[in-house]
Amino acid sequence: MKARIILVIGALAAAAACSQSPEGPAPVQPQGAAASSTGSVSASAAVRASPDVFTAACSIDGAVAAFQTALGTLNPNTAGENPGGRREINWDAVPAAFTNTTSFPADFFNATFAPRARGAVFSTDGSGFSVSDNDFAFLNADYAGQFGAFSPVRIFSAIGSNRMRVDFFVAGSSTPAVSTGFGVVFSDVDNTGSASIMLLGRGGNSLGLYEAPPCPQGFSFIGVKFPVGVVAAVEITSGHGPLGAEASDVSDRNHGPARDLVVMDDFIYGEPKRSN
Ligand SMILES: [Ca+2]
Ligand SMILES: [Ca+2]
Repeated sequence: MKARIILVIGALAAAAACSQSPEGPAPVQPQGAAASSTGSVSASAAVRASPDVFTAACSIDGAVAAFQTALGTLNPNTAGENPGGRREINWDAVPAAFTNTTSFPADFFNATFAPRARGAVFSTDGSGFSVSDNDFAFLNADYAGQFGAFSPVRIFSAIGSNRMRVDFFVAGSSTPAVSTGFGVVFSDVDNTGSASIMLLGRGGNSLGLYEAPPCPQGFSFIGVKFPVGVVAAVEITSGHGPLGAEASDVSDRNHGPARDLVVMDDFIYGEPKRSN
């Protein structure tokens, strides 16, 4: 019965996404996908064809809950590998010393100790990362009217770029790991296509690009789960440009030029397990 309910939610979400996008529901293969999957096409074809996609805009609670249920029980934030279940990062317990700065440590959530041992290491082509408890108003006062927290009160963004990557490790170690899937809550997706995740296999091959449907000044969710652990990393695109004192959001008509700026809240992912 529970599986049936999840499928109904998924179908409704897919229909909603379809109405937003003439290309139809995710995945949307990027132009570079074929080149990046060289040598792994046949091996990844089977799993790529069968992920469950959870997506919603504005009213996202149901899709988030269905994705959490699909991944399994929330594991403790301790080092080591669990047989199943999921991990989450909601940023909300990040200490004040690491809040409203532009130097949030990229390996903060792969420390060897609880509660920071969660097996996720970040990278970006920008200058760093930031966790904010004031909707990034510390960077630009206008952001307080654009962004919000799905899980109060802290949210997250790369700095100096709209692109970042998450690599999975056995929690609290340097042992590369794979996850069954990844989901993220975005805040203030104004335009279709401005927020997305590309899941990557162990060889760096694309497992598909999945867009989050828009909800201006609200929340958007995209989560993708494979039947087995095949996701070694995730590339996240959040908006059309980086945050900054001179960077205005597309919906802020009082300032210009403007681009669709997007930030992130909850990361939800399958337990990172040693890849064989
Ligand atoms: Ca949060
Ligand atoms: Ca925006």
